[in-house]
Amino acid sequence: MACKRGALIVLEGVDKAGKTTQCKKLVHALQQSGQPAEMMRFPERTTTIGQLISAYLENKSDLEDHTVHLLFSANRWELVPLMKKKLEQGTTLVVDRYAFSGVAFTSAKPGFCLDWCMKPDVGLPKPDLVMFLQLSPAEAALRGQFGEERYETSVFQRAVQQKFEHLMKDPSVNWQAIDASQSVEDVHENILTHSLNNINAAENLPLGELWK
Ligand code: Z5A
Repeated sequence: MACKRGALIVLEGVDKAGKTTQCKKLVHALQQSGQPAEMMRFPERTTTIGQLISAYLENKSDLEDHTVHLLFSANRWELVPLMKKKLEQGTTLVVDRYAFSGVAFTSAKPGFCLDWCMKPDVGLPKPDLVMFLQLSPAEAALRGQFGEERYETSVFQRAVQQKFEHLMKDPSVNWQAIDASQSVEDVHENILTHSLNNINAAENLPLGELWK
């Protein structure tokens, strides 16, 4: 009998919502329970495309806005063969940011519409679950100053948050809002419960295509 596929689980959220912290904890908890699981993140800065994106985010280079949007998308597409292979082998992938960040960040810039921003990511592997870590700007501010990277300003982050809220109205995606203001452990328990439910459900379902 073919092995059951792994689930594609994505964590999204505004700056400092705790995405990386929670991705790591989720992968650890799944592995401890005997469930094959690995973490991925976007942008994946180690590839040639990822290095261009990283230099842009660190303000070491400038790229035209459409160009960098397409590079973020290309950075996801170049990892698709690996993602599909791992999912088919039964490994659950826990992904730190995905196409939703791509759309929310670019469409928060002047002159961009959601529709154009979504197009390059149409057909990517569709997540079985997207958890959006909700945190108010005031609570995020308590977790420290913004860093030095591009996009790390409160005005831009508020615009991004509004774009995420719009994307979350799309019923074709399995969104789950998570209260990220709780303690790390409480947020983790919530995320683990939702993940386990979806891992079981995904086993018997074909992998979908995003926004198709
Ligand atoms: N971007 C884009 O434009 N287009 C795209 O297609 C994609 C991304 C994929 C790089 O992101 C930038 O790329 C990002 C979006 C854009 N720009 N911004 N802003 P990144 O993933 O490399 O880096 P980041 O997303 O900026 O990380 P982050 O948002 O700042 O952090 P986080 O992962 O959400 O949080 P964390 O690192 O787990 O935690 C932050 C701090 O809070 C840390 O000190 C923790 O210890 C603390 N923390 C975490 N959880 C808690 C709780 N529950 N209570 C108290 N303190 C906590």
